[in-house]
Amino acid sequence: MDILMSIWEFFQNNILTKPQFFIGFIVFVGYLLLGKPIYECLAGFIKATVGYMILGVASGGLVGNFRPVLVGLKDRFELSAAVIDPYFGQTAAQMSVENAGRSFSMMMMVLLIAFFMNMLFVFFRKYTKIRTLFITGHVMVQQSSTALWLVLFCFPQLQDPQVVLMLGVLLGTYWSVASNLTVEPVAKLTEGGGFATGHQQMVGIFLVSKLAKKIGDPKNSLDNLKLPGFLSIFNENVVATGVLMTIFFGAIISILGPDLMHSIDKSFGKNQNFVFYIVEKSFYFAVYLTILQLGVRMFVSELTNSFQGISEKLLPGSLPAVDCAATYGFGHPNAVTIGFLFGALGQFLAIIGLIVFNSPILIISGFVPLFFDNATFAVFANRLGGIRAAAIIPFFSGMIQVLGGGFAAYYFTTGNFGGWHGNFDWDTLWPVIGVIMNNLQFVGVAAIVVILLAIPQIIYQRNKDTYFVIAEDFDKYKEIMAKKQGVSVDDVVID
Ligand code: ASC
Repeated sequence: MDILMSIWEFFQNNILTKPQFFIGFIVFVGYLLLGKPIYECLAGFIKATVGYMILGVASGGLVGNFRPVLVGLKDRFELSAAVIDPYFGQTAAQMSVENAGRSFSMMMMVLLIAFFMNMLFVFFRKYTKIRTLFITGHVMVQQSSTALWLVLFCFPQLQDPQVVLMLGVLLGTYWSVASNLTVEPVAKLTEGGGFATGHQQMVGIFLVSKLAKKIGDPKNSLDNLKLPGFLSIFNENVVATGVLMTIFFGAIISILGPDLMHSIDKSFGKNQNFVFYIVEKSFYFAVYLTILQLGVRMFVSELTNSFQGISEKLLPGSLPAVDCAATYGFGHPNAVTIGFLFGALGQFLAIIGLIVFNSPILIISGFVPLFFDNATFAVFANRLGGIRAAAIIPFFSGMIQVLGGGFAAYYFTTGNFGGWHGNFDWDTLWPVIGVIMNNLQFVGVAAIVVILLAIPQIIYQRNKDTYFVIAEDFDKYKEIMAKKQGVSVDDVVID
């Protein structure tokens, strides 16, 4: 038993919560199953792991670059407010759990049970219709933390083992069902990229894939945008990001002023000119976005090739669900920046609304939801509904993030500890789950699990012939669709 426990612990500490190695090993096993020589499996492992670590450097850089600005806004306006961000949310959830006199170590058990449930659902995909395994470890930790507090908030009387079991099932069901919802949108965006999204805005991606077509026209997408005259420099992603971010950062940092920035941002050198500081900070945005794309390209291409081994030999019609940033290389690079800026506009307007209407809780934007949710939405929206959708959807998403996050931080009281998870699904679906649990107790939990599990069944019933094919073989999917539309494969419309 002891040995089993230590094996689990080793797995948990070194692989399960370290997505770079998790993905690396999946690539390794995938290539083994494809019968590749061992040195090629090893090369794949290294490329995928390093690619993922590059992605980590880039997203860490983006977060670190922007955080002082948000802290500055908070200080400058003397706001005492909850930050909507998964890192702040995780800390606030942990403090809430411990403040209630409960042990936070349950979180890791919840994660393991939820992951195991997800594996089980994929294994029995013939019946469950679940095609995706959620493997984004750091996000799994954050979500387990917040969800643990939600359950303790709604069921304070429940004993630890019951909490762990019930939440493991609930969260495992969410991971399975929500990541499964992204299969079609991601496959269509990436033309059969061989992965789905396992992140914090999966329900959001599904909604965007349904709404974007109604909001705009894909003919007017960023890809088709021909800017005239000097504006043509904006077609270049680095230039567009550099200019837009300089305006954006410039406006905010000028309001904050050099003195405040000196006190909160160590990277602002004593002798550095204020304007150059702003420009440097803004350009870093373009730097990290470029790095991010590089890392994503590396690990995604390995994952795509190697996972064929797993889906051919072990789990036909199944996909790994990975970080949302994996989709960025498949959209127009400027979509990411546009999503971020319009998301920020929506968030800032909603925050002003909270102040004006004297809300009992105030919210500060956190970078992770602001950037990663809205950039992701814009990538999908641009493909289906052009620039219009890529701007309008993140704008409303930004508002929803602040209002939903504000409600959650207040209702579930984590605002007292300075934060709330703040990503899209945690500002929409999860507050609803929490309120239902709080009011209907066990009946509520059972109802949520049943409703969630019914979703893949409904989608399957509607697309029986393509449901597993789209995950397994995108070319074959296109052939089926072409036949249905009565056109050749080259003219098939995939939306
Ligand atoms: C998150 C989180 C991050 C980022 C990163 C995006 O939810 O915790 O660090 O998004 O995963 O690539």
